[in-house]
Amino acid sequence: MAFTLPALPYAYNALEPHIDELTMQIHHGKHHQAYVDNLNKAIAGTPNEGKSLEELVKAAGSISPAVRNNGGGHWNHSFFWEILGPKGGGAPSGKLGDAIKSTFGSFEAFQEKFAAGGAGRFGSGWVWLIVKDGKLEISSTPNQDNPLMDVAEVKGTPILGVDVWEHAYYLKYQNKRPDYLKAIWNVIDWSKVAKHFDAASK
Ligand code: MN3
Repeated sequence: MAFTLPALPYAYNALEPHIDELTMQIHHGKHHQAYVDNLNKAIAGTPNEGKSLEELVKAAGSISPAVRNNGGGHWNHSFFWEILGPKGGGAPSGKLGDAIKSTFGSFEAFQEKFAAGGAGRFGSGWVWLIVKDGKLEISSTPNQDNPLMDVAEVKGTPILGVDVWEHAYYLKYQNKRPDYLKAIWNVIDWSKVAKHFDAASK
């Protein structure tokens, strides 16, 4: 069965003014759609056809670059849309809030370190908050790689991820990636991140 583009769980303009409507339309409708289409093309008629997206992503080191890049692109964006939302913002509470405080000192210190991880990624990629060996850690990956991949420098289970490709912010923020990384906190849905944290901590 071919992969399909998941519907955005909110309207294209729902993240305004932090993430603008046109960026969301192009990002979801064109970029993510292209990853899905190119992934389907790359696996058609090969032994990878029929495998789950997770299976493909975890085997990134032994699959073709087209499957790695487009499979990663499909996984990463599906995850990203889901942890954003119009009711986002604020700070996490409960177990996740406590874990962030005990790992990074404070929520603000975490935000600073996360933003630095995103700003410091040269070229295109992602910045992540992951659970690794039961502990929180910030990491970043190039291109459409992610921490689930066998090739990742730092492997773990992503609970939060932010796209730092220019296509994620250029229309509104141009070259100012740090401004985008500041604005994104307003649309992070911590209830979703907490669910990922609970699942990853079991
Ligand atoms: Mn993107």
